[in-house]
Amino acid sequence: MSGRILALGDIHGCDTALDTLLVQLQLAANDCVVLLGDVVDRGPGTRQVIDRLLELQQYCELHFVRGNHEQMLLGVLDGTFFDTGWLMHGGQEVLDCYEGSLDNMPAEHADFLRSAVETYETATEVFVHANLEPGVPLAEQHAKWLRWTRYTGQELPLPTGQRVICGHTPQSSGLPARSRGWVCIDTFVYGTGWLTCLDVLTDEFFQADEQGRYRTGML
Ligand SMILES: [Mn+2]
Repeated sequence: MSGRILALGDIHGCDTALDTLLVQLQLAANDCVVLLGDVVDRGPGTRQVIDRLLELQQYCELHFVRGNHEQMLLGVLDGTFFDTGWLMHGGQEVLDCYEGSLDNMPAEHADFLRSAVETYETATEVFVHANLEPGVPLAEQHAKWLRWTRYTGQELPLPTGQRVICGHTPQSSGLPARSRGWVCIDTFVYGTGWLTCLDVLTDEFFQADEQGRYRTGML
């Protein structure tokens, strides 16, 4: 029997919210978890978040879509992105949890960040960090659209009929945003909001925050 397909919005180093959610979700080996990216930066616990995701990879199917924050952090690791730009976007908190230097980041953490993919799709859904350029096939989408372009709610449905599940654009309401053919589940956990996990087969969502609170809802 196949399990759930669970999309997880931008975690941004919020390990308490992630752990609260995982306790409630009771993941099984046949569940498939799709990370929408931006697991790092801003929150206090990037290191703990990556440790937890590495564990998760051991007992269920995990797909990790790359966010702009993974792109920036990898750029800093590889020397192709300005440290100052990254530090202004929540990088300082990452340094703090690796004793002040990325030199202390375990190799398996860097390897995990490098393992992220551009997009993931099923017959019925496309999972992407930020947005898609209209009319461009999935395999030809550019980083600027995939990882940086904000969701406005005015996007057109895909011609394939697949629903797009995205993150990146924080919803200050704390609730997922829906428009025709699109759902955005970045619900601002690093600010005053929630971390959202959406069961795409039932449209039920599960949320936790950094105070350890938990709630559920339907799209
Ligand atoms: Mn983002």
